Amino acid sequence: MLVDADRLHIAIQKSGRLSDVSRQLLKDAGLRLQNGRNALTARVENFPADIMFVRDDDIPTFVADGVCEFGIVGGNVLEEFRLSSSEPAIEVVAPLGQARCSLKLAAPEATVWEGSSTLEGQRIATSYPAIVTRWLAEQGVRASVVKMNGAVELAPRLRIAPFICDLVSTGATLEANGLRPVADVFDSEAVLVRTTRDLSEPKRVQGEALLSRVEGVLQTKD
Ligand code: PRT
Ligand code: ZN
Repeated sequence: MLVDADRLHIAIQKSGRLSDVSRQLLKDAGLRLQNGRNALTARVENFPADIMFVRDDDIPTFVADGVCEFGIVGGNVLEEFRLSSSEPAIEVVAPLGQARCSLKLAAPEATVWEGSSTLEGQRIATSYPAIVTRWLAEQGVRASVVKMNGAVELAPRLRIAPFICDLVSTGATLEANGLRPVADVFDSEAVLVRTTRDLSEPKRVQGEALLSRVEGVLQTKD
């Protein structure tokens, strides 16, 4: 399918923890998608928009570049992008109250924790180096941040780092790996984002219409 320049483009996660949340929100907003689950794009039958199914990590880039005017992404991924980008042309238009989780510092059960100064001179493994680096600066602590793209909870056992900072919802994964949370670094939820780049007049109007539909959905859920 060719991408149509006159239609809005909305980036959502193809598969993962945000994909059902995102599809449900679009559905509740009255948008009917064509195409099945395996397509990379879907046309909305009854609204001038196309949906792009992508990796969640790519969503802030697409929206900031203006490739997609809207997107749905975790606040954690958005914040990491903002902190790592020189001109993040992206803004949150609606927090969605879904997919809530926290980036938490954690350490093996036996670790003695005496507040953030315990981290001085230590190593911390994380997939969110920019958020962790900012938090360390706020705490006035010097520590090295080691970027891992996955399986962060294995870092202490593999002796990559004695501390980790990873997303937690129930805490079961930390517990299963003999780790315990010691500090909250960042609280996250899914957010609807919009490009701050200038839009053509038809797209601006369509964007306002999309936003008021989403706001209507969110009000009924308050
Ligand atoms: O393939 P793609 O790159 O698109 O997806 P992904 O694998 O990078 O992301 P995905 O689908 O795992 O998560 C997408 C977003 O969901 C995250 O960026 C968060 O905003 C949000 N979210 C909410 C979570 C969790 N809850 C969560 N629990 N993301 C990850 N987790 C992990 C957690 O780190 C642990 O490993 O899920 C596991 C279970 O957590 P516990 O605490 O319940 O055991
Ligand atoms: Zn991802």
